[in-house]
Amino acid sequence: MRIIRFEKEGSAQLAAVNDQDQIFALQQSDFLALIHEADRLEITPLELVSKAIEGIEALHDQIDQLQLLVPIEAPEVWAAGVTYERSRDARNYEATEGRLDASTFYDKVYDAVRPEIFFKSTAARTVGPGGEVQLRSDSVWQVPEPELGLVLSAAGKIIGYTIGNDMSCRDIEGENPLYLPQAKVWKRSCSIGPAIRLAEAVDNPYNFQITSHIYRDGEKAVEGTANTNQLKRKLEELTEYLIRDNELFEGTVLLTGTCIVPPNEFTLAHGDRIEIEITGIGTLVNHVVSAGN
Ligand code: DO4
Ligand code: MG
Repeated sequence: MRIIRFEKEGSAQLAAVNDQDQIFALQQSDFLALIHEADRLEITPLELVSKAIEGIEALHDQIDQLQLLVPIEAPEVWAAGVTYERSRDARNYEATEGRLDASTFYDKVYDAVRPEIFFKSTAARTVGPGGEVQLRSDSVWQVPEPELGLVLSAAGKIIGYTIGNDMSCRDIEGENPLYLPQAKVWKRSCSIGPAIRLAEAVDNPYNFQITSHIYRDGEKAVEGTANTNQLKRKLEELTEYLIRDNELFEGTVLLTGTCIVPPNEFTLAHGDRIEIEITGIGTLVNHVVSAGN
C-alpha cells in the first residue's frame, strides 16, 4: 500500500494506492495525520488505510493523470553517503582525477563504523514528482543520485519508503570535501516522491530494485540499475547515527546513498528528464532546468 498526495481543486488530496494501482481518496489531511490517527486508534497505518478504503469506490483517474505533489512535506531531508561500493569508487575518481593510487577518506568512510550522514534539504528546497530540479550555475559536472528514502518518525523509526534524488556537483565535491554542503544543497537540489510505501507493506527493504534513466531531447542518454541488496550498511545503522544526540522532526526523510553513477563524461543539462523507479514505490520523474529558470 502506497500513499500519495495530489492537487485537487487548488488543495492537496491524500490518497492510498493499492498494488493493483487503484487509487482511493483518504480523509486525512496528510501522511503524518494518518500516522497519528493510527496511533490514536492503536492500530497500524496499514490497518487504518485498509479499513478506510474497504467498500469505497476507486477514483477513475490513473496515477499518471494526477498532478502529484510531494507525498510528505519533509521538514528536513538528510542523506547518507558512500554506502555502496559504486559510490565510493566514483568519489575516489572525482577527488583524485582518476589517480586511484592512494587510500582516500572515501575508502575510510566506507569501512568505518560511523557512516557519512549529511544535511541535504528542507521542505522549501525539495521538489516533488513532475517538478523541476535546478542546476548550479558554478558547476560543470552535475548528476542525479537515485536513492531509497526512509520516512522517519521523531524517534527515528522507519514508517515508510520513498524515492529521492540527491542532486550533486561532482566537480565541487571532488575539489575539496569541505565544499560538500555547496555540492549538495541549493535551490531545488532535492526531489522526493511519487509515493510513500508504508513500512509494513515492505517484506524486505534489502531487495528494492532501483532503475534510473536520463533522457535528452527525447532520447535515452543514460541508464543504470542497482539493488538495495548492494547496500554496505543496515538501514537501522544509518537511522541510529542520525538520531544520536539529535532532534528529529517527524516526517524527516533520510536518503540512503546512491549506487547509480552516470559515466564520468556525463553532466546534466537544461531540458533533461530524470526518471528513477523503485519497485513497489513508483517512478519519480523530474525535469532539469538551469539556474535562474
Ligand atoms: O561523500 C559524498 C556524498 C556521497 C553521496 O551522496 C552518496 O553516496 O550517495
Ligand atoms: Mg547521495
